This record gives sequence, structure tokens and C-alpha cells, in this order.
Amino acid sequence: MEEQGSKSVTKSAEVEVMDGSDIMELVENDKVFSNFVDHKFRDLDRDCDGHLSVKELQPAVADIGAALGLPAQGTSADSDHIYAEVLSEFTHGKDGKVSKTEFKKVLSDFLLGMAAGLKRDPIVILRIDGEDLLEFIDGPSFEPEMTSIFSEIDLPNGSLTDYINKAFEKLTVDKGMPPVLDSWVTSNIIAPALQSCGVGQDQPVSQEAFLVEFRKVAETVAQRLKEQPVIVAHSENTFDGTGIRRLLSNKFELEKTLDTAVKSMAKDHNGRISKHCLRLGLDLVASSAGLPPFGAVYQMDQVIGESCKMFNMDDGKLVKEDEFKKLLMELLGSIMLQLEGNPISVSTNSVVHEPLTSASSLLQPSSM
Ligand SMILES: [Ca+2]
Repeated sequence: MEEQGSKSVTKSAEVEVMDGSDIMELVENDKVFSNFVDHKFRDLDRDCDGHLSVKELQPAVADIGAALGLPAQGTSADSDHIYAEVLSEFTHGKDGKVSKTEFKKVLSDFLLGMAAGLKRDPIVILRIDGEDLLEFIDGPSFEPEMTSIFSEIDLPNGSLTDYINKAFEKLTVDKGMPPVLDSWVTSNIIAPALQSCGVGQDQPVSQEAFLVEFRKVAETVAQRLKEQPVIVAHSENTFDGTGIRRLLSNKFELEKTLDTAVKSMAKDHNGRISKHCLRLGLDLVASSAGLPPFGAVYQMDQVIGESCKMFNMDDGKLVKEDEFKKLLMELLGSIMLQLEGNPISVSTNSVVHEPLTSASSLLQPSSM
């Protein structure tokens, strides 16, 4: 896993995106979203009176329930309770005459909450076929970037070949390079390119020679990639507290998440929970808050550890459910503040040697 600034990869080679940003974009683009709501509203408003009755809202409620992962209505009392709450988010407990404005507001809250959940682990499948690399080589940023990379390489007794290899390691997918630490890429792309360019082991290393030779080898690499494109799964995550902020501001989602976490906690005979369990509680709400599970991202474990220290979990005090939920919310708030002040970006690239089956059955807003 390598660390990077938050660069976005929006190249032509991108073939598949699986995350919540489509939904996010939809909701944040007022014109498009209004259009979407108009259509949805017209479909639902069966009697065309300009308002949605409880009955007319049912299909929307069912879709939201399904998107939240609930079983169908009528199959369990617990989930029916949540369906009822979704409905009352729309109707506010009134007799169910929901205007388009109200409908739009509630729908946007739900969609944003879901998008935040989906955004947690965006994966982009890139087909690296040498085109972006050629574009980089022929572009204006090639010389300055490669000069800067050259100056960063510290190989006192390194040959020109060593320098070129090292430089390839520093180029990322946004320059059209697959991860070169992958042994398939090394032996099928890089090594043959170096060989065919005949870079001499005993050539003196200078910036000038490096730029000339690197360009030659990179052109050959681009050619090889054109002949055998490499498929790379690229994931990029920035943890900046947005997911927590969304969860904390979405009352419905927050209560549901905290309830689920608390339900699985061990309690004493008075229904109290040990503060020791806060760490576990946090792990249970992590995915809803856009946080990685414990142990998955080292830098995040550090941030979370810092916040945990402030809550004296080790005193093992027993607290009531409500107090436990409050502590958990405060813990989330503290992590959010740290991340907002100092966001953490993590990016991974791995070569896909087997065809990926599409892992996500992504909620498309149009299916709602
Ligand atoms: Ca109506």
C-alpha cells in the first residue's frame, strides 16, 4: 500500500467505477436532481393532485428500505419499525400529504447517506494500454517531473538502469504506469523494454543521460503496454471526516447504526455496558461512518487511537445504553475533528491477473 496525495484518476482508460460518487453528483447537481425528483414525483403521484399520500409513498419507502439492506416489508417487526420511520421522515407523522419540496429534501438526505456508505471503498478498474503514458512522455510536464524524480533518487553506486527502474516505481497510474513492483509487470514489460533499449550498465549517471534514456525506455514500455494492456484495480480513499459528518447529521441513519451496535454489546444484568466496549462499538459503526475497520489502514488506526485515549476506556466503567451511545457519538465527533484538520489519503494499485467479476450491486438512483 502506498501513500499519495488525493489525486483523482479520470483518464480515458477508466472502464468501470464502483462507488457512491455518481449518487453524490446527482444530488449535488441541483438542475439534474430537480429533474430526477420531478420524474420520480410524477410517477408516484398516481392521482395527480400534486401531493403524495402514504399509499403513494409506499414504492419509494420500499426502495429505500431495500437500498438500506432491509428485508421486505411485513417480514419482521424490527424492519417494519424502520420502514415506518422512513415513511414518517417523509410525512413527519402528519396525515401524509407530502409536497414535492418535502419529498426532494428527504430523498436527498437518504441518497447522500447511502452515497457516503458507498464512497467508503471506491474501486476503479483501469485498463493501462500505454496511451496515457505516451501522452505523459510527449507532454510539457515530462521534463520537469522526471528531473524532479531524478533528484529524489538516492542511489550512490547505482547504474543508469537502477535509476530508470527506480524512476518507474515513482510513476503512478495517473501517468499511465501500472505498479512496477508487480512481478508480472517487471518481467513482461519493464525488463524487456530495458533490454531492447540497450541501456548500458557502465554508462555514467547524469541528469541529461537519464532524461534521454528514460524517455526511450518509457516509449518502449508504452509500446509493450499497447500490445498487452495491464488491468489495474485502483482504489483511492481520503478520510477527511465527511462520512462521520454525514452520519452525525442524518438522524435516522445515526439512530439505526447506534442501535445495531448497542444491540450486540455484552451487558450486565442492569443493561449496562462496559466502556471497554467503545472500541468494539466504534468498529461496528465504522462502515456507516466511512471509516476503515481496525487494522486496515495504519494511519487511521493512529488517529482513532489518539481519540480513544481521551475517553478513558480502560477505567471499565459501566454505563447505560444511552450514555454508551452518547460516548460513541462523541468519539466519532473527536475523530471527525482530527480528520477534518488533517485528512488522510490512501491509495492502492494492484494488477488484476484474473478478470474481476463485478463485486458491487450498486444502487443506481434511477432504480429508486
Ligand atoms: Ca397524490
